[in-house]
Order: sequence, then C-alpha cells, then structure tokens
Amino acid sequence: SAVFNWEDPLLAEELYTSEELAIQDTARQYCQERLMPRVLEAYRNEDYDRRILEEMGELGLLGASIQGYECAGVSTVASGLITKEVERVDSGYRSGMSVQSSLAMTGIYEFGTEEQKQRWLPGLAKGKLSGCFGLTEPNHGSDPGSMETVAREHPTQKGMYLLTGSKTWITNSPICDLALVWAKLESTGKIRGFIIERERCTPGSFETPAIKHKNGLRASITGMIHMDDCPVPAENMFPDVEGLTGPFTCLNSARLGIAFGSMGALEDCLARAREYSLERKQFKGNPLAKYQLVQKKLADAATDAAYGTLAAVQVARLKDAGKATPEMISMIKRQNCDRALVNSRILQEIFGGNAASDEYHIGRHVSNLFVVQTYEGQSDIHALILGRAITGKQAFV
Ligand code: TGC
Ligand code: FAD
Repeated sequence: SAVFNWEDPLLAEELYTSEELAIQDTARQYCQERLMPRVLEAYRNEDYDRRILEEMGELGLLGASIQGYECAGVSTVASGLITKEVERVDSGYRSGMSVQSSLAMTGIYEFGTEEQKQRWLPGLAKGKLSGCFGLTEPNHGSDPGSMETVAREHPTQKGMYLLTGSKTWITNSPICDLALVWAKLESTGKIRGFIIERERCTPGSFETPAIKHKNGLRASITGMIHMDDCPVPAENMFPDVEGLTGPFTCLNSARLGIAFGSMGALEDCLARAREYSLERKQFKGNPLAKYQLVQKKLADAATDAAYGTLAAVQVARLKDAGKATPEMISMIKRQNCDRALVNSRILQEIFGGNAASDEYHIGRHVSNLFVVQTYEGQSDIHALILGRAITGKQAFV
C-alpha cells in the first residue's frame, strides 16, 4: 500500500522518466560529494572556485538542455532537476551555473549564427570558457529597456563596433572569458546582443571589477562590467534579434531553472530543520519535533516545496511541448522564490541561537534566497507581469 514520504509528499518522482531520474542521481551525487564539502569556506571567504565550471562541464551539466554543440540535449525537466540539486547545496553555485547555461549559452544557441554557435558553445559546455550576461546597469535594473550602454560604429574601421557603458551586479563577470552584453545600437536605438571576448579587448576598454562584501550569494562571484569604447567586431553581434525579446528569451530559461532551484534550497532547509528538531530536546526531555508549533513550520515548508516542484515540472513539460508562456514562468519564479524565502526564514527559528552559526547552513540559505527572490525579476515585478496579463493594463510606468 502507498506510504507517505515527507521528502517527496506528492510523489513528483512518478512524473520523471528513468533518464531524468538517472540525471538527478548523477547531479545529486556530484553536488553532495564535491560541492557540499567546499561551500562553507567558499561562502566565508567569498571564493568561487572557477574549476567548478569544468567539473560540471565534464558531467554534462552545463547547457544540458541544448541539442548538439557537445551539450547533453536532455529534457527541460532533467535540466531543472540538475538546477535543483545544485541549489540544494547553495544558490550561489546554481547562479554560476545558470548564467553560463541559461543566459550565455541559451543566448548564443537561440540567436547566434551557426559560426558563433560552433565557435563558443562547445567550450562553454565543457566549462573551458566561462560566460556572463550583462543586462542590469547601475541606473536600470527592473527596467532594462532604459539602458544607457551604447554600441556605435567605429569611425574608421568598417565592421567594428565600440561599446561604452556600465553593467552592474553581473554574476561571473570578474572571471568571464566571454560576456554577452546587451547594448543599444546608436544608429537605431534598438537593443542588440554582443559577445565580448576578453582576450580580444584593447587595454582598459573592458574592466570587470568584483563586487565584494555581499551579504548573500557569497559562494558566487559577482562584479561590474565597464566598457570604454570597447571594440567588438560585427561578427560578434547577434544578427537578427532586436529589442528586449533577446535578453528576455534567455531569462525565460533561467527563471524556469530558478523555480526548480529554489525548491532544492527549501528542501535542504526542511531536511536540516527536521533533523535538528528531532535531536534537540527542551522541556522535560521532549524533542522540539514533538511540539505543535514546530510541526506546523515543517508542514508548511513540506507543502510549499511539494507544490512548487509540481508546478515547475508542469511548466517544464509545457515548455518542451511548445505550450509554455512567459507569464507561467513569472508565476512559478515568483511563487517558488517567495515561498522558499518565507519558509526558510521560519524554519530558521527552529535552530534557536544555533541558527546564528554558519555550521548549521540555514542562515546561508536564508541570505541567498533574498537575492534569488530579487534577481531575474524581483517578485513584485513578476506580480506586475501577471497583473498585466490578467487585466490587460500595464502598471510598470
Ligand atoms: P515589454 O513591453 O513588456 O516587452 C518588451 C519586448 O520584449 C518582449 N518580451 C519578452 N520576450 C520573450 N520573453 C519574455 N519573457 C518577454 N517579456 C517581454 C515583448 O514581447 C516586447 O517585444 P517587442 O517586439 O514588442 O518589442 O517591456 P517593458 O520594458 O515594459 O518590460 C517590463 C518588465 C518588467 C516586464 C521587464 O523589464 C522585466 O522583466 N524586468 C525585470 C528585469 C530582469 O529580470 N532582469 C534580470 C537581469 S539578469 C539576472 O538577474 C541574472 S541573475 C542570474 C543568476 O546569478 O542566477
Ligand atoms: P530596482 O529596479 O531599483 O528595484 C528596487 C525595488 O523596487 C524592487 O523591490 C522592485 O520590485 C521595486 N520596483 C521597481 N520598479 C517598480 C514598479 N514599477 N512598481 C513596483 N515596484 C517596483 N543582472 C544581470 O544582468 N546579470 C547578472 O548576472 C546578474 N546577477 C546578479 C547577481 C546578484 C548577486 C544580484 C544581487 C543581482 C544580479 N543581477 C544581475 C541584477 C538583478 O537582476 C537586479 O538586481 C534586479 O533585476 C533588480 O534590479 P535593481 O537591483 O536595479 O532594483
């Protein structure tokens, strides 16, 4: 007869193919054996180990849903399960993987010429090259359409653009070999995508200083991109895509990944809080787990993690069937991030004073999840995207 499993209460696993289950196992094993042992030091020292991208590349975890170009070509659900396993360890490790896979690689795959794909995708898939995605600017975050970065035609060199402007809060920028930067073409005012190759930049035209002393996402590396007449050949521009459709198409992929990933972080918080509550005794030798107020916290978290996972699987399946819309992705990105943040914060209470020690990991997840709720469209921005779809009236401006 059926048995309740608190780790998968609604049997999401029943929805996965045997190949997807095998990929989940491979990812979980790598994450628990290779990432988990280094996360505390990485987080303490804000030290992202660049070799992680190569390790992930060797296992086929980068750009995993892309067909061809040395990518694994797995389903969107399998790719989501990889994301979930990485974020079960740390959102920062998932961030490093997301910008490489969902943002840089998806951009090149969707909008690059055949030559651009062959030139860069295999190196990115293997983690030999590292990529970043520059959309946000110091003055324009939620409203990237107002960006100030411009690309103008070189006054004397035909077939060359000069990019000028600044991007900020860019994951992986300090260690990137390639930066996918979105800039307005001076001649048309339209947003276009450019691949900047660090090694081909003239001295001082492309700088990527790190942003230090973050209070979340410390196991990932974040920086700025300063471009000062940075020369980029026309062959490095995406040929056809214009406007925000380019960056938002990449964001659709990354936001769906986050809907899975945030559930991995929440499940880790739940497992740790459950274990702690069973071991810690207060009042006449009773474990905390015996108390009703504690049980409610665990029940709420398990419910939200189970619902959120099912919703992510449904949208991933719809994506592969060509039926997903950006609004569906906004719905699950917002809901899963919000529920992960709220529940992790409440589960943190179960640890009492020990929650203040990083050895218990819960505080790290809580700090990370605030950022995860903010990037790739802050939750209120996704509410407005949904509100626009429900009413037909936009409330951004
Ligand atoms: P709007 O008028 O809505 O749209 C402009 C054009 O873009 C098209 N479009 C989309 N296309 C594909 N997918 C989507 N999801 C799309 N959303 C919009 C739209 O059809 C239109 O096309 P066209 O041809 O008519 O021009 O644009 P708006 O300026 O009013 O946008 C408002 C809003 C709020 C929706 C948008 O700006 C937004 O989503 N803001 C949030 C910004 C954001 O998400 N930034 C993320 C930066 S990257 C990042 O955070 C990476 S962190 C990674 C990590 O470390 O894990
Ligand atoms: P703002 O746009 O200034 O918003 C501040 C607040 O105001 C938010 O709560 C927002 O919801 C609210 N708000 C804004 N407009 C409205 C409105 N019309 N109505 C109601 N409320 C509104 N970006 C990249 O391009 N690439 C990356 O790799 C990347 N990585 C990141 C990594 C980290 C660690 C962080 C912290 C950020 C990263 N970002 C990246 C940037 C991220 O996408 C932005 O921070 C995010 O989009 C929000 O923009 P903002 O910080 O400028 O906030």
